[in-house]
Amino acid sequence: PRTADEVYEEAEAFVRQYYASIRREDTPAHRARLEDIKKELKLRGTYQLNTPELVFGAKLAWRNAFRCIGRIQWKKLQIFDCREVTTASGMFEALCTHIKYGTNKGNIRSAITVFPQRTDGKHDYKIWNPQLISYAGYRQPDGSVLGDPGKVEFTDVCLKLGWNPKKKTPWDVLPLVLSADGKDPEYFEIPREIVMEVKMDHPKYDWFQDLGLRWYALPAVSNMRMDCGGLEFTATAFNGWYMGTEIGCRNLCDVNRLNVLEDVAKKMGLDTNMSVSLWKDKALVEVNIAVLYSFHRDNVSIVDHHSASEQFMKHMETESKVRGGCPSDWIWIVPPMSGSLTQVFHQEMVAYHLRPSYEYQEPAWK
Ligand code: HEM
Ligand code: NRG
Repeated sequence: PRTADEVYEEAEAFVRQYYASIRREDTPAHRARLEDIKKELKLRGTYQLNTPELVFGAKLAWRNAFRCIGRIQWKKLQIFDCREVTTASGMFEALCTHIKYGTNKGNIRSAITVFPQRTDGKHDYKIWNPQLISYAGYRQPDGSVLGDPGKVEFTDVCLKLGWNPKKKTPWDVLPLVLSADGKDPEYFEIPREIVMEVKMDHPKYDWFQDLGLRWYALPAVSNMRMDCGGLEFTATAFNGWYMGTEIGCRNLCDVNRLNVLEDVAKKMGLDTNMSVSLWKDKALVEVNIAVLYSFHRDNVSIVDHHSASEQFMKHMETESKVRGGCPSDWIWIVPPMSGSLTQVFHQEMVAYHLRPSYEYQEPAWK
């Protein structure tokens, strides 16, 4: 945990940004707020943000997320202030509300839920899942994986806690594993009816749906720490909507994920023996077409990588005008396919760290 002095220094910088945003910098109100914080820190060793500050901080942390290509949206974020929650079941209820709000029957809305901040580091609130919604990956006796190989480690955690899926399928939604106030974690099954999924088919290839591929509608990152005003929010979950390549390239085609490329290429009748036929590239495009087509068919929000890139270029331009720059991590911003066809590929970027921010943290089970 941080010392009161360290917290105050960060608080000062944050409160300055907040008052600047409401055009009240260096006013009596601004100075009074700093005095309040100083007193509260002296008295209790920590302090509370008020709700407008928290709302501002969560949006600004997104604006500062240098790996996010979706930041043109940063002002449009619903904040669920759940700092009053004290139990794991209270967290579960709040996260179900979040999932329903964010999903909105496919018309996805960006949102974040924030649980109580760290105090002495021994009473942390944690969401153990890397994402609110994800598919289990079961290690099989023969060494293969049923489901998502990217989730084997977390699935093991769930199983060890006693989670017991009735019959194992490749598309089992993992339970929420939550701990409140430094206590032992509890797991909660997410009601199936609030988990929206999209079944993949292809506009031209009838055989595509026989692959039985699907993905969930809501990408909701739940393992990052929000660092705001010197305070550490160890349990937060935020969502926007998917960019097609996250599913079409990485989740379905990475070799250490579902790895469907070879199956698709064979069905397409491509010669998978020679790389110069570019069979991987051809199959990858078709998988990505299927993802975008299927989401559109079901009216679920998704953005293709060309539009996302175009929107991000516009965002960068605005940011350099109004803010003097836009921290960006080229390696993450450039989409995993057709990189040089998108404008962001040709754009120079500068990666630097601003606070408030979303940060990685140690997995709760380590
Ligand atoms: C990363 C798109 C909303 C914060 C990313 C990535 C994409 C993306 C494609 C890279 C992910 C990866 O490669 O695994 C979008 C889109 C959004 C959106 C299309 C639609 C609104 C949000 C929201 C927040 C956010 C609402 C937070 C309030 C972040 C952060 C990362 C990220 C912190 C980096 C994650 C990491 O380092 O693992 N985003 N995003 N994004 N996004 Fe967004
Ligand atoms: N690549 C991950 C999701 C990471 C975050 N992506 C977003 N975030 N679009 C995956 O599940 O494929 N968001 O908040 O919208």
